[in-house]
Amino acid sequence: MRLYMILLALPLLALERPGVEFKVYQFPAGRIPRIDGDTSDWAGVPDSYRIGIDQLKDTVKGRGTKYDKNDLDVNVKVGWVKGLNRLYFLYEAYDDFWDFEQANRHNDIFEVVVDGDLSGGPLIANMHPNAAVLKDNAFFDFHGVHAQNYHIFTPAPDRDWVFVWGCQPWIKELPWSNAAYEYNFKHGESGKLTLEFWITPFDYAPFDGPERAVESKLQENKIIGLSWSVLDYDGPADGDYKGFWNLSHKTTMYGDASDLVAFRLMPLEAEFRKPISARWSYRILDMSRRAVAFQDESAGATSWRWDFGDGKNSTQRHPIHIYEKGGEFVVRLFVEGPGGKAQWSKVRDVVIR
Ligand SMILES: [Ca+2]
Ligand SMILES: [Ca+2]
Ligand SMILES: [Ca+2]
Ligand SMILES: [Ca+2]
Repeated sequence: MRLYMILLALPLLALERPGVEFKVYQFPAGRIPRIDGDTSDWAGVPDSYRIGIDQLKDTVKGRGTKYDKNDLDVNVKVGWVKGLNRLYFLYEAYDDFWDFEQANRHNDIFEVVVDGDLSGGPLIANMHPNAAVLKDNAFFDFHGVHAQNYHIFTPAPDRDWVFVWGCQPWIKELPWSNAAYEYNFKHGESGKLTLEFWITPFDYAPFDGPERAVESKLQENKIIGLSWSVLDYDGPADGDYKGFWNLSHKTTMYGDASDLVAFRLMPLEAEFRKPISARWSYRILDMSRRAVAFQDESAGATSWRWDFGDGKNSTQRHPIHIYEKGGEFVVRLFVEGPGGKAQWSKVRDVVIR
């Protein structure tokens, strides 16, 4: 038992900044952000979800946590929607010198790395412990496949919004991602930039397109590995970046998923939760026996009553029901709890032959 618990804890311990957990805001289905650079659909996201530059550390250029908001200031909020495997971002930044004149990696960059299932470990080829083996197919089977790195150009007026550091550039297009910017400055000027986007994290993102891909399944209270860094280029054209401000506090977060940080996919905030609600799903266990497993997914319930649509009932929370003959059944669940009563039915979803 003890060993089992230690193993369960390992993925989190394997992340950087142990004990730190950031939150991903759950948007209600009726308030999914529109990707247009207008921040108004983020106005209701509480400040406790905002991750500012005070959480970042320059681990390359030696400034540590000594940020200067006159040089760079960033605030990030991350959101998700139950039922969609997408991570929404609002990136708001002030920079004293927006550097985006060259069509290469010399550009102000918001770099996001995501590992949706905490697989951990190296994710880009040059971080592989034995990179010499990554020849031919092996390279394409590995590079960016189990966790993804997005070098997002801020801004990118005349080219793709992002360089995917991997071998699956298809993930930067719809229906896998989308982005919009809002800014009013020219190269070399100061000002504020807003970037609104979403990405789809993949447990498996092969080089040859989406057909064999496996999206990371996003579920309430799931922990994902996520981090970002801001590469602040402030000119000159041949210069290196001035700061590498990263949330993980470990430079290698860019290529090693074990150096990401824990983010929790949060439940809805209280303002969108009902004191009681009824929901359920079902699974056919054995069609030849007409055996169906019903799963309660209600909130705030302390008692349950199922009407299986064939004249039979149950007061179990997660009943298994055997239908005596086939049909298309209307199943209803009635629940009660301290917050009152609720019910939920599905009309002819349960089809038995
Ligand atoms: Ca918007
Ligand atoms: Ca700057
Ligand atoms: Ca993964
Ligand atoms: Ca800059």
